[in-house]
Formats: sequence, structure tokens, C-alpha cells
Amino acid sequence: MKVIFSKECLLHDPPFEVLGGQRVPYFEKPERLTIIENELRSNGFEISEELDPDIELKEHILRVHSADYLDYLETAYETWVKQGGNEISVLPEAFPHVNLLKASPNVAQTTNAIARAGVSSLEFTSTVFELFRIPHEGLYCFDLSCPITKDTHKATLASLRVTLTAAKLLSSSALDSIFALCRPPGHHAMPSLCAGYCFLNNIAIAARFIQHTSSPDTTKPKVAILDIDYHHGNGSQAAFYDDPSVLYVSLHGENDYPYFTGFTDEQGSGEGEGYNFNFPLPRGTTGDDEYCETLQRAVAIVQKFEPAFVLVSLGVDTFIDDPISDFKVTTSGYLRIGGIIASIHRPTLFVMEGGYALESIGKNVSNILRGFES
Ligand code: Q9C
Ligand code: ZN
Repeated sequence: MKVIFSKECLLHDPPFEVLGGQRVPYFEKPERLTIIENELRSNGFEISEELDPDIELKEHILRVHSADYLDYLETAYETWVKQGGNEISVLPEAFPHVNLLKASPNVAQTTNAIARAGVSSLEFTSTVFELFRIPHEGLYCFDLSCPITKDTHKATLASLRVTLTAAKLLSSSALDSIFALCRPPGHHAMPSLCAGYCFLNNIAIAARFIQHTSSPDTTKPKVAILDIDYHHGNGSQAAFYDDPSVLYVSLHGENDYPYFTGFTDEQGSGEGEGYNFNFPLPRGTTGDDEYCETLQRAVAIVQKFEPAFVLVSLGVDTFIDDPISDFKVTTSGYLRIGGIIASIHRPTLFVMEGGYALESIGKNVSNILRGFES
């Protein structure tokens, strides 16, 4: 399997995040990628650092994210420092919680007006921003795991370019699979919110990219997103919640981050009803057998959908020794997982998401890809 990679993805390197009420070293480290790169090289994978220069990133980003959010990501660090913020990173101190907005007469009036006008979630933050002119970092983020450093924006664009380069190669040639080895990850990123180490939703943008760049005389290809990261991909779910042309299926830890999404009754809305599937699995007890059994069920749903392409949110934070997660999948379990995904028999784009056990992350990722190929 061909692998796409870029050293620019390593530029995002915040010293810390706030987790469990403490300042802790940032888990989503650049080393994650170099360890995987080295392991894949020693397993004979072909790694290309040639990125497609012709892909207009902005045009594709705007199908998933709002224009003001994009401006924010581009200028946040500079603005923060200019206003006297520390030079380490941008990190919000307050968030416009829904109950805060409700209790503020001024804002409540406006949000009600927005609701009546039927403003979509893609435009909601932008509308609040336009009305109140609060260019506050809390408006664009929902947790404390997304510090924006001097080079975060550059790394984020590199991560997306790796993903779209891979998507283009997959959809324009006869490849049956390809791996986008990238970071920062993407599946928690919302239309106008960063969170969970994610800034731009790489896989959601890739799904739209494939649909919009496919030959105009064929019907818009159906895309399935299979999310095997330990955490629920709230951003990917949200991007296609009312869209029947993109199926979203996720296996994830029950009652864990991002806590407020990923329930079984989230099944899509409007025309998208019946095209969103969540499989929350118990923390502590989910090992190889339990995981693979549920993955088989998820794969059956993907097969029934008959997608033209399968996009896999590849996280290995389901690993038994992952420092922030709670499943018990083993290194050999990932061979099985790769094999089950291969049984879908569709062109497949793997996109790197989470996984934080540095000692095993290389072997675990390589086993998924090897399991897929064998
Ligand atoms: N109890 C990804 O894997 N905080 N993001 C974790 C765990 C945020 C994970 C708290 C984790 C985000 C792409
Ligand atoms: Zn994760």
C-alpha cells in the first residue's frame, strides 16, 4: 500500500494541554508520525513525500468549514500575541456555553432569531460573530486540547494536503488502497470549532473532495466513513448528518470523550436519516474478540450501502496500553481488524487519527495495513 506523508505535519508541537485538571505534556506529539513512518519503512511500505501542489485547499475546506473559522485559524496566533498573549500558544479561557447564551437577553434574542431563520450550524458561529464582533478564541473551540502555536496553521494545511493528495490518487487511479500518514488529526473538528487535537476535518473534506472531483458524467459517488478511532468522530458525524450520500459508522468508547455525542439513537436527520451508525462499546472490557465482532456488524452496514469509496478514520488509541483510552485491543488484534476492513472490497483511503502509546503505535498501524493487504 502506498503511503503519503509530509514533514510539515511535524511542525505543530505544543508543550502541553490541560487534562484531568492538570497541565500535562501534549499527547498528540510529532514523534507519533516519525515512529509510524520508520516502522512502515522497515516493513517495506513505499512512502511518498510528494504532495499534489494543484489542489486548491481553501475551495475544498469551505465545503465543510466556515470562512470565518478558516480566517480565525490563519490569524489566531498572530492576533493573540499582538494582544499580549503568551508566545507559547492560543488557548481559550472561556466558552460561549449554550446556557450562558440562553441567559443573556441580548444573545438569546439573536440566537432565537437565528433559529427562526433556520441558519445552519455551518453558519451559526459566523452569524454570532457577525452580530457581536467577538473575535474570541472561545467561539472557535470546545475544549482545552487544541493549543494554537506559531506553526499550527502550517501543519494543519500540510495534514490536509497529505489527505487530499492520497484521496486524489485513490480516486483517479486504479489503486485499491492508500494511507494518509498525517497529523494533526481531524475527526473531532466541527464546521467552526477545533477540539480533541483536531483543527480541520481531513476525512470529511476528503469525502467532499472525492464527490466533487469525480467525473461529471457519472452520478455523485457514495462515500462511507468507517471510524475506528477510540473516540467518537463528532465532527465527521456532524458534517454528513443530513446527507444520505455519505454514510458515517463509528465504533468508540462509551461515555468517554467527547462525552456528548456518539449515542446509538443518533441515526441522521432529514434525508440523512438511517445513514449514521454509532457503536459505543464498554470501557475496560472491550478486547480483540468483542471489538472484531462489532466491527463485522459495522462492515456489514458499509457493504449494504454499496459505497464507491471507503474512508477509514484510522486511530489506534483502542490499544490496551493507550495512555488516554480504555479498550484492550492488542497488537495482533490490529491484523484481524485490517482483514475485516479488507472484506468490504472497495477502494479504501486510510486517514491517520489518534493513538498515543508511542512504544507500539508503529507496529499497531502497520498491522492494520498489513492485515488489510494479506
Ligand atoms: N479521558 C483523537 O484521538 N481528551 N483525539 C481526552 C480522555 C481529548 C482525542 C480525555 C482526547 C482527544 C483524535
Ligand atoms: Zn481518538
